[in-house]
Amino acid sequence: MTSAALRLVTDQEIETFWRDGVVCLRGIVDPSLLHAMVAPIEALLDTKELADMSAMGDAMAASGLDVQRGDVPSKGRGRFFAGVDHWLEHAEFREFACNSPLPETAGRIMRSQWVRLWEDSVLTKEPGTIERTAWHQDMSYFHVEGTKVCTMWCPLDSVTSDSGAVKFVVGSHLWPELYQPNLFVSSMAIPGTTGSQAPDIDTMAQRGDCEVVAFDTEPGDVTIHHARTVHGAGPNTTTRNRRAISLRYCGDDATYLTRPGSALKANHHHVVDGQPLHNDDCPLVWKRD
Ligand SMILES: O=C(O)CCC(=O)C(=O)O
Repeated sequence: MTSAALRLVTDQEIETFWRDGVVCLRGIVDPSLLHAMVAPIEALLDTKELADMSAMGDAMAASGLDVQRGDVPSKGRGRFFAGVDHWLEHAEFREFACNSPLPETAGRIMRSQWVRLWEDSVLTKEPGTIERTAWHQDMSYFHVEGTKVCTMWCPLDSVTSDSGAVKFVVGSHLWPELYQPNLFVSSMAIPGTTGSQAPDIDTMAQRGDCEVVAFDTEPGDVTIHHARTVHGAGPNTTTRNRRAISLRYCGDDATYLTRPGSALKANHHHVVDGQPLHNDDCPLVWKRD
């Protein structure tokens, strides 16, 4: 796999990340790196290793629960699939998360001395997917605390707002609150978790009480957001696929913190609150020279 990014991150990009909680790194990796992940993602879909979030949304809606979705398109409905920790079982995903230029890029953006992998996620919205991704902060799902924790969202397709580009609330990584994690296709909080209910970002944005940004991206562009940045995504109303891999990385001040209500990962055997992340759970994927 390519070992170097196409370019170094700039000081301005680093400053934007820390000021806004998100920055879009244009043309940071070779698009061939992303094109090479299309077949492994299609294989996950074939082997049914990804959760059908649309089916989950349907089941929730049938029970009368609030599900965030748009109108069913006349050309047929697509499905939202999501999965996590593919790096553990599949060499292509391990290479992508651990041995690509992405860990170094994350480390430089986070101003970290080293980077550990927390998890990878696959998030695909087929053409005509009606489910939105509810507003959330990634940190609420992680048994981790620290200022240097981030997600890199790496699109495999041309992505626009109408195909489900991720939307970010500018500066929300500095908000004091960590909100309860939700069920992703619904703003309903996961039972048993702690924190307050995330605010209604759409209403806040309409009133001008917060600023929301989204980026049209091509394969090779990567958005990187802080784990406390509030973000979500719309439906895919286009005829294009919207496939992405998210990589969640931790930097040098990250320590374990168990958060009530969310299960620990089965591969994490060394979770001790307040202690640094253990190499067996969260492999070291980059170190500054
Ligand atoms: O791809 C999406 O719809 C949501 C992505 C997201 O929330 C994430 O990667 O943290």
